[in-house]
Amino acid sequence: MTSVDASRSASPDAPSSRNGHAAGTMTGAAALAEVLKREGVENVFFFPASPIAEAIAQAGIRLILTRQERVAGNMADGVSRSTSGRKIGVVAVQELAGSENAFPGIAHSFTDSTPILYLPGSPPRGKFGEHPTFMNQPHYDLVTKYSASPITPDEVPYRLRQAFQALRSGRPQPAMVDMSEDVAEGALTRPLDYQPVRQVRSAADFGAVREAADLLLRARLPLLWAGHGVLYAEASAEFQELAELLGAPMMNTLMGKSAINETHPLACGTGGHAKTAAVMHYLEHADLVLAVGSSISQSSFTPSIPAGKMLIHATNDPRDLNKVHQTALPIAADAKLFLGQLLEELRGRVGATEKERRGDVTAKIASLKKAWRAEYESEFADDSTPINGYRMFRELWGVLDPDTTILTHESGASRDIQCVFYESTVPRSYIGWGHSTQLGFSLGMGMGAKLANPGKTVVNVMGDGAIGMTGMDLETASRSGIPILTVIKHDSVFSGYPPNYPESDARYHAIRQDGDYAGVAKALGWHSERVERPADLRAAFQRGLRAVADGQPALVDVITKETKRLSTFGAH
Ligand SMILES: Cc1ncc(C[n+]2csc(CCOP(=O)(O)OP(=O)(O)O)c2C)c(N)n1
Ligand SMILES: [Mg+2]
Repeated sequence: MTSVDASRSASPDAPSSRNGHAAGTMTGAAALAEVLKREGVENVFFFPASPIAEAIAQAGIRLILTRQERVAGNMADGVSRSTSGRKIGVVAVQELAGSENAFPGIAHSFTDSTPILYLPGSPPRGKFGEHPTFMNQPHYDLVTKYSASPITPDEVPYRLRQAFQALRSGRPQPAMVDMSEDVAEGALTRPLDYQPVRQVRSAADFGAVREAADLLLRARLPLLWAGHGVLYAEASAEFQELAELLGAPMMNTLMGKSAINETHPLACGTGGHAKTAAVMHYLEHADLVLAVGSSISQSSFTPSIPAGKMLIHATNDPRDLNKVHQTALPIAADAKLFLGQLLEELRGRVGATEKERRGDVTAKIASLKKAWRAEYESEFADDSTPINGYRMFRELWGVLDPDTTILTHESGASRDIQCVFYESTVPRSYIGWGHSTQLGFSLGMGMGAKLANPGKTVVNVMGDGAIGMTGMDLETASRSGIPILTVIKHDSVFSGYPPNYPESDARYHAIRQDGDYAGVAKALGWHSERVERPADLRAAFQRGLRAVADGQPALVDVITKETKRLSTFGAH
């Protein structure tokens, strides 16, 4: 069963002036630019040379130059991810060096399942396969769900149609269409005929939905697990309704953070590398887990489901079914359509048991939350210097409006503190990322999110290791007028690493680094401040937010002590 959501497609009207090109006069690059326009693309993140850049600029699509290809990919990711694929982020780079250097960005979008369009240049056909020429397809086939190397200009729109269909169907992941100069500059022999591609969603097998309802009603204590797919499907309301109907606890994964309202009385919060006490409790005590829109991968950023639980797993990619855990009921479906079917099946069948359970679960979650937060209160209230990272977060969160902010973390302690202690409210108000978690990702991703959501306040928190990876792209934000607030948790160490690297540390300081990040930011056109005392944090964050509201990106460099304690319940 398949349905089409036309609202997810770019507007099919308003073709640009190039629509009138006669056959034989439109180049491959111009056709590509026209297709991007019809697909609603507003920005192309880019590093030259590129055989398609001029045509894109001529079509009036904004080219945003980054300082390295990886960040161009990360910005494209931010556009797609923050809009759940309603806008598609696009990245264009040159062949060979550019395509080699873009790999980490595309790979990260692949492992995190973000639908971006990658448009690298291609070596001329005469060099195809000549050792050691870097060929796009064999390398990028591994990190895209679709890839093509058009041979003729006529192939360009047809390959792009396939790419956009892949981007708007099933599991969201990158697609690639590369282009050599001869294809970019050659002329189409036919007039361009291109309609924007619609999103495709599939609902679940009716028998499986009925079985899922029966199992849920028979379960003693079901736990509802929301993955990233609940966000992509925009199914948060349905997910919450299901929890309320069943009186069941609900949680989200790291990438699914903000799929549930974490302030809801049935919300346990997030389970990633760090976990809340309520997530730990219900993972242990539930007899059934219903996971929706999740890959349930084996990763240090996904909690493992203890043995002996019955698992119902609904996801739009059957490759994830029965991947790690024995699955009683595997279901391949879009999260929103499946949840709608399940609610229909369950309404009218629930009664006193579910109502009573709702009271018990609500009370238990409240008491677990209270005790667990109390355990960390000494960290959050710490007045000492260097500043405790937890204290830094308390002051930062205190100046943010959760409903109008897009907050995100970095690989490292900023992820593991925020993902559990910050309670996100509306979908995409927090972007939890990281199947593999590349340090430095949040800067470009945050910039892309800001471009796609200009009315939101975008805040990314980076460790000092993270800013070292992508810091020169601070200049991209100031040059391009992308005002985000970046907070540096500056402890001059990879926190948590020293116990595992005693010789590396003692002999070579190989897990420590330092720098004047406020100074760097200032030199690159940002409002910037360095803060060393807890009492100065709040005002510095407020000044940063004011600069952002006035259109200037702002960085607050907070000198902290190493973070040694995380809510990981013993996981390393
Ligand atoms: C590209 C990349 N290389 C290596 C890692 C492994 N890694 C994860 S966290 C981390 C340390 C982060 O240190 P920092 O940015 O200072 O943050 P902190 O945890 O100290 O706040 C490292 C090296 C990674 N995530 N990404
Ligand atoms: Mg650090």
